[in-house]
Amino acid sequence: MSQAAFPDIDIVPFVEQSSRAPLGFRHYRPEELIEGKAMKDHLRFASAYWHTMRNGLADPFGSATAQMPWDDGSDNISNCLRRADAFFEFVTKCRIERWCFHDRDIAPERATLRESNRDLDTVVAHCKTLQQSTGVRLLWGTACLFAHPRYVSGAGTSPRVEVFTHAAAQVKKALEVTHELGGEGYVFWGGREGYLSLINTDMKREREHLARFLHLACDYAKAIGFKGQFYIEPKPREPSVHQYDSDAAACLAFLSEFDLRAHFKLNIETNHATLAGHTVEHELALCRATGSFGSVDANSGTDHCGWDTDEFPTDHRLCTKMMLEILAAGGFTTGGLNFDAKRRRESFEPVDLFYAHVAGMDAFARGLKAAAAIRADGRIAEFVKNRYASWDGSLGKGIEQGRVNMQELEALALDQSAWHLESGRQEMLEHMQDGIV
Ligand code: XLS
Ligand code: NI
Ligand code: NI
Repeated sequence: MSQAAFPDIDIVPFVEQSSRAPLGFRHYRPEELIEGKAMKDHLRFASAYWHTMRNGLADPFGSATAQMPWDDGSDNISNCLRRADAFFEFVTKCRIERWCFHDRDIAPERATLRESNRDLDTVVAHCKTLQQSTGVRLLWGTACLFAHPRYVSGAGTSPRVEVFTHAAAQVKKALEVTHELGGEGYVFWGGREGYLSLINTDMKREREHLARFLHLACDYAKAIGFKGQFYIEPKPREPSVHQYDSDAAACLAFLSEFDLRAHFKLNIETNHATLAGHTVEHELALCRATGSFGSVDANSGTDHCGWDTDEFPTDHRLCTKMMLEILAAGGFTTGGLNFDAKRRRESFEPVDLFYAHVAGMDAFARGLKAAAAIRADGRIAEFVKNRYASWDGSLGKGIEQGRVNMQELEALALDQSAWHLESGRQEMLEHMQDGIV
């Protein structure tokens, strides 16, 4: 372990809700039982290496502002190892028990894959030691298939077969190191798996290649005994103009079409949902309805700006809606809440990493408590159940179970002229929910 990267910061304390201390957990109490389960096991927080350690906070108009005194800016192996030390010091002091990374976040891209793999092995060995000494675990790993210029037109969907080949080999290695680090999952986010223009794109071939790419990964995971969960992370655009994995519904259709459904769950990111024109709770609800809920990239965005701004999720009302869906889906098994979020460019001091994560953790802790209270109250769930009560009779059951045909329905419908309809009571329910939390 190198010298402390955050020498002036201790493990973040727990403080009273009314405390004026700038840094401290007001709501997150890892061991507190909610619905019989410890808060930390409900929330399963993770920090994203790419934002926490590799994001200098540059924007399209200006250079990096983040102060990282532990990082000399080089891609020397010694710098990579020091950076890993800083990261594990950070997550430990912030009471975060999991992490996520891309291969190229932790070790540099060299001239050849062989050389990149060699350096990756060195850093992975170091991270394994750090995991053992801190108890921090790997939530998921992934490969960066979008930054290098070779991926300019996609990885699995590149028009060049050599690029597909390289991407497959890169994923092979990323799967091996995720397995080596005991990762509980592996994410595919297809940043450039789409197109900038249809004028030069063979969509049929690209989609088929992407499916083949995913099948290759499934086969290889099986071959090496990697039992972690595979996830697809939907996002509609940026950097592509259209991404094939544009939202949860598109992902599910794609996976079904190419016989991949059994191998994948979804990793839902708030700001991606809003870019797709949905809410994050919509995407989570669809996952729940289809048995494909997996993990969450927790962030938030500025909805009217149209970019993936990856802000920290600090709005407890949004977290309440998310936790309601997550609890209803049965909670996380392999997944967790990964802060795929970056500080604002003006929050450039090392301590801002702490403020940002603590704010997100407290917002979710509060959201969890609120969601549990709404569930314990039970009135809203009862209302929804009753709203569909007509389906519980023999006609409803008959339709649901496919025992009734169109002629029979016609016979029932032809002479009906009176309707028993009930108010949806949306505003009453919203007010009720607000009164509970
Ligand atoms: C980018 C994605 C990315 C994935 C991992 O928008 O959110 O960070 O989570 O490749
Ligand atoms: Ni993400
Ligand atoms: Ni994102």
